Amino acid sequence: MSAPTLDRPTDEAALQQRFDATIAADRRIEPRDWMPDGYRKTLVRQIAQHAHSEIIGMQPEGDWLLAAPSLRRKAILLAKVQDEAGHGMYLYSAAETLGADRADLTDKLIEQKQKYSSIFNYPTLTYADVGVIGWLVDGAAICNQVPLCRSSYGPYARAMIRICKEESFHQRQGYELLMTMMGGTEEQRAMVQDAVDRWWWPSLMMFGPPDDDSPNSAQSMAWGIKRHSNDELRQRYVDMSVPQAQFLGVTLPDPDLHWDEETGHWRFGPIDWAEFKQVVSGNGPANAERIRRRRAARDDNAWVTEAATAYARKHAGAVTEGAA
Ligand code: BYC
Repeated sequence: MSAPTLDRPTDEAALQQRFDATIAADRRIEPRDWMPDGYRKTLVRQIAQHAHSEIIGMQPEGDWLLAAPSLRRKAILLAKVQDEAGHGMYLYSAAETLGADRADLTDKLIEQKQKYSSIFNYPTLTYADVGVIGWLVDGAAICNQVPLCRSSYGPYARAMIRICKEESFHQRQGYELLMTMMGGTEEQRAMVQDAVDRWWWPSLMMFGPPDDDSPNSAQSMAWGIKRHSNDELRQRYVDMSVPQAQFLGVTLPDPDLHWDEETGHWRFGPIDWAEFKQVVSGNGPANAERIRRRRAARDDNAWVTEAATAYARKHAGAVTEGAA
């Protein structure tokens, strides 16, 4: 009996056609599938930037692990920071399905050839910052990432499902912490307001530059990697956050913030894009410190990586010999 003929196009045009049809039908592209170089590069860029954000994002909150005010708060914060490490691992794994190498991506982060989210270049000055990061930063992350669960690249979309579930828990723990502080002393309420004043505008910047200054959006949306534009998601986030701020009893630091009856949206004032550019190009308040610590973690722990790699190699050799 002859082998069945595989329906596998070999020429580039047919491969491109099949890729386009998969995207048009809103099905997933998987690692084994052919994909255009630009699609692969865009995914590696975005997924690496996302993974780096999770790992660098452990630092600002990690700074409060030893100073958390109770055992309960310490256990919650420890669990959250560990979750962020897990998110980084899922995302680096997703990038590896595209042919990227995790060690190489880490080197590119440290050499500042790849970015991570601007938000993590601000310091956590008081314990209220931990609550505000949970509420506002994880809130922004959820807003941005829920649509990524439908991203056209299968491994990225699947990683996002679990990440989003955990981010929801992170947001709730932040909000609960802030509700507790708002029910406390005058000084605690002032700490919360001060943290909100410092984190509100940077959290709006997390969504990226405005649509008319976002070079990657149009192509990423055509490929189904991104599902909404930066400005659409930013507006969704503001609409979601204003009632939460009102319930919490804090004031968002924007004198132009107002309800627009006609559009049914909260309108907000101008964002300081000059500050965003400064932070993204390495000149934010904590950029140098974040990179210094990531570099030290890589270098100080190189022996662990070497030992684990040698062990894995030896184990793989033993398995191959056994099979022979
Ligand atoms: N910060 O054309 P655009 C978390 C860059 S971690 C820095 O709009 P794109 C958490 C952009 O990369 C969550 N850079 O780009 C962790 C591009 O530069 P390159 C992190 C930014 O990709 C621990 C250039 O600006 N979330 O939740 O279409 C504790 C032009 O922008 C930023 C993600 O990473 C920024 N804010 O859209 C707590 C989400 N914005 O790469 C919480 C996944 C833009 O060409 N990423 N740039 O050199 C995305 O959804 C998209 O990449 C973005 C940008 C919406 C961020």
